[in-house]
Amino acid sequence: MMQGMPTAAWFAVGLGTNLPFDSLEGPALLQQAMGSIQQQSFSILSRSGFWRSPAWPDPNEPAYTNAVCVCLADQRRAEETLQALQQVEQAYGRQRARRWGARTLDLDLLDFHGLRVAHGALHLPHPRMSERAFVLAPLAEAAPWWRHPESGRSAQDLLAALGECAIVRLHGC
Ligand code: PH2
Ligand code: MG
Ligand code: MG
Repeated sequence: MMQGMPTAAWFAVGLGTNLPFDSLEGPALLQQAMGSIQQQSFSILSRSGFWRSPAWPDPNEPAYTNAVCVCLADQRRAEETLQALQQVEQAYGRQRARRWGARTLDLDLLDFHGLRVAHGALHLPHPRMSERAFVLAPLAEAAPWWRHPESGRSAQDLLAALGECAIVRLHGC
């Protein structure tokens, strides 16, 4: 697994699920979703393990499984890359009913090679990532070299600043 920063252009994707789709759920669903990202002709350079946490902001919703993967960017711009990820979400029956509502598959473009942009659906780096342990814990694992494009802080450092968080790494899957 890659530990150093990639030498070519890269982007980081946060994956999340808290609803089954087509008899898949949790880690198996996210594993398959990474295969679907590769089928969009993206190479995965590194990936985290799977992490489980209560749904935020409503812990009565089903718990989430999250992961992060770092991919090699190609000639596609950030907008096109986001659209390709949204196509994968669609293929997993993603419905956009409520903000923060339960979902079969969420693919968030967290960071596109340090780009800073807010335009239409594209907000980079992902505006809430620094407050979310379910993003930071897998990101720290997949990309220990990563630094927040605005604050310069590592995922591990941002995670420590959140204090105690109800998130666990799943083993054996
Ligand atoms: N995603 C959300 C809303 N709440 N909670 C957890 N634990 N993990 C998520 O990925 C998550 C969430 C909207 O994208
Ligand atoms: Mg999300
Ligand atoms: Mg999303």
